[in-house]
Order: sequence, then structure tokens, then C-alpha cells
Amino acid sequence: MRRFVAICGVAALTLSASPDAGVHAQNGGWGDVKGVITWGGDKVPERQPLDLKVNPDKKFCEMKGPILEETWIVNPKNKGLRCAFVWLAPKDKEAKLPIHPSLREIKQKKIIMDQPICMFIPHALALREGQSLVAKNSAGVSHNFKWSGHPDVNPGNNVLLPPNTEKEIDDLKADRLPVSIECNIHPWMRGWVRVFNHPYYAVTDANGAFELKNAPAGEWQLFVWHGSGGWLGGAKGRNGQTIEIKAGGATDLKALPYPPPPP
Ligand SMILES: [Cu+2]
Repeated sequence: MRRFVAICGVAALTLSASPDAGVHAQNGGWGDVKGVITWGGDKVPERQPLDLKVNPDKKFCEMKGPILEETWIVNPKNKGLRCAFVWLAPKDKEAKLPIHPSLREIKQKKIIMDQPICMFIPHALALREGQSLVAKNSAGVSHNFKWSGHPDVNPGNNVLLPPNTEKEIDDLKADRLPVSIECNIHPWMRGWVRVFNHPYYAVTDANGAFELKNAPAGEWQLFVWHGSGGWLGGAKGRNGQTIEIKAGGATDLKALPYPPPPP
């Protein structure tokens, strides 16, 4: 039986490749960068079961147990925060990130967001412009898939997905604003999509960890954004934080704590 283990997903898992020596010399090299986004508060939030109230699909949706809310998904063992988006950008907003030769071509064309148990899986999904988002419904009940981002860039739409159907969305554009995903039949369902015009992005895993491979060496801005808390660093976080990526090695940013929202 297929199990849905990935809560947060990254579309491009083809990030590892051997460095190209020629381009190294030309561009200043490439390196990997990794870190862990952590819950910055003392008490780790526990995911609470949702009250589905009188929804007609309640029985189906809770078939495998209660649905847990997804506001903050924190690993109690290491305080790692899941489902945070992490990405690089140049300081100069007009500039473009150099892209390692092995990552220039988009190898995986379709990225799936499914709704098997009345939650979007993955809850947070990053993809690269040129990839299609496949909104899938593998459940035994109907869902709808409503997506909306910046009105001029990713205006979105709303489609009904009867059981075992899907809709391919192939026109998503890279943008600084996220694309919000909702299902109006099950109002607790919420998902997030971010679209990039380069391959240097990640969604933190169950340990809060992220890794960007074969990134351009040098100083870049690192951005961290979470669907419930917004930018890491508050309003200032919109501009990211400067990091330096070492050529030919791994840069470990270690723990980047995400302060909890005020009570
Ligand atoms: Cu639904």
C-alpha cells in the first residue's frame, strides 16, 4: 500500500551532481549549503486534532484517525520546524543566480499535490517555473482545488475534483508571493506553494532540515518563510539574511531559530 509520508515536499530532488570544473573557474565555484530551521520558543507546540463539525465527509476524512492541524509542525526531539520554505536570491533584485550546469534543465516536469485524507499532501510544496503542479484527488470524496497568488502573476482558479481525478496547472510563475491552496468543501484544508525561477530552494523536512546542493559560491541572500508565521526575522526578513557559500565544500548554517508568534 502506498503511504503518504511526505508532509512537505520539494519538487526538484535532482540537486546533486558532480561539479563542472570549467564553470567553477569561470563563476567562482559551487558549494552546498545546509541548515535546520528550529522552533525558537521554549515549549514545543503539539498538533491538535481538528473538529470537523458537521461536515458530510467527516466519516471518510477521519477514517485513519483524527486530522491534526498544521499550523506548526515541530519535531519535539530537536525542535525542527517542518514545512518552512528556504531559498537563495541575489542581493540585487534585478540580478539572477548562476545555475550549475547539471541543474539548468528541468528533469521532473510534473509535481503532485494530493488530497487523499482531506489534507493537502504535501502541505507545503516548492516548485520551479516550468514544472506543472498536478492537483490530484485520490480520495473517495470530492474536493475542490482553489489556488491563488499575486493577482497579476498567479491569479489562480478553482476547480472541482471528483474522486480519482486531477488537474494539471502548467502556468505558475516564479514570484515572491506564495500561492495559497484551499478546498472549500473541507474548510480546514490549507496548503502552500512557492514557485522559483532557479533550483536553489527547499522545504524543511521532519527534522526542520534543508540542503541546497551545487549552489553558486559567494554571498547571497537566504530567505526563510513559513505559512503560519511569515518571514523569519519579521518584516526585516523580507530582505533575507546574507550568507556566504564556500566553493567546493559544505556550508553549514546550523540552527536558524524561528521565533514563535506572540501569545
Ligand atoms: Cu477537500
